[in-house]
Amino acid sequence: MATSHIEHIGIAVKNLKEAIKMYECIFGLSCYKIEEISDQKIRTAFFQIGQTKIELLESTDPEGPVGKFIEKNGEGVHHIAFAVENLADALKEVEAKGFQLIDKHPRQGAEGLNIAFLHPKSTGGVLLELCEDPSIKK
Ligand code: CMX
Repeated sequence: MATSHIEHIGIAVKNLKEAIKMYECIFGLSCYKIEEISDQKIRTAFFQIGQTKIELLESTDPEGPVGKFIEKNGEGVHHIAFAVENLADALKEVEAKGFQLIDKHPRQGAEGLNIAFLHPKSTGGVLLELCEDPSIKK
């Protein structure tokens, strides 16, 4: 499976407003969007850096994936998303290679993109996301 770039890095934060201020202060970046994804129980903020985004993740429910992550680990890097051209094909390929999928089929994530996660238990403790990037379609 080919990946063209890191689509985004997800960072779990306790307070979205404070975290946005910090990234704006350090790098002079501007947050271009805040989006709530209710089925994931998160509120996200985005920064663009070249082809890659930073996605800040604030939990809206302590029982959600980010709430549970912060409770256990505190704030920090939560996942890394790799851009792929065809997500359905990529999922079939990684499953055939023996990696455990969290999402067997593409689903809609932030910014309307098709995404799927691989289970960190089968990928060395790192939560990996595959993200279909329409801009790399040939
Ligand atoms: N990175 C690495 N390991 C993680 C992890 C993460 N982000 N989140 C959970 N884990 C580990 C836990 O540490 C735990 O490990 P141990 O068994 O060694 O203690 C194990 O996974 C189970 O964790 P849990 O807290 O009991 O949580 P669940 O099993 O209920 O869920 C997971 C874990 C990864 C399946 C779930 O968090 C998930 O489905 N994640 C994908 C969706 C997601 O993260 N959504 C938020 C972002 C959405 C977006 O950006 O669009």
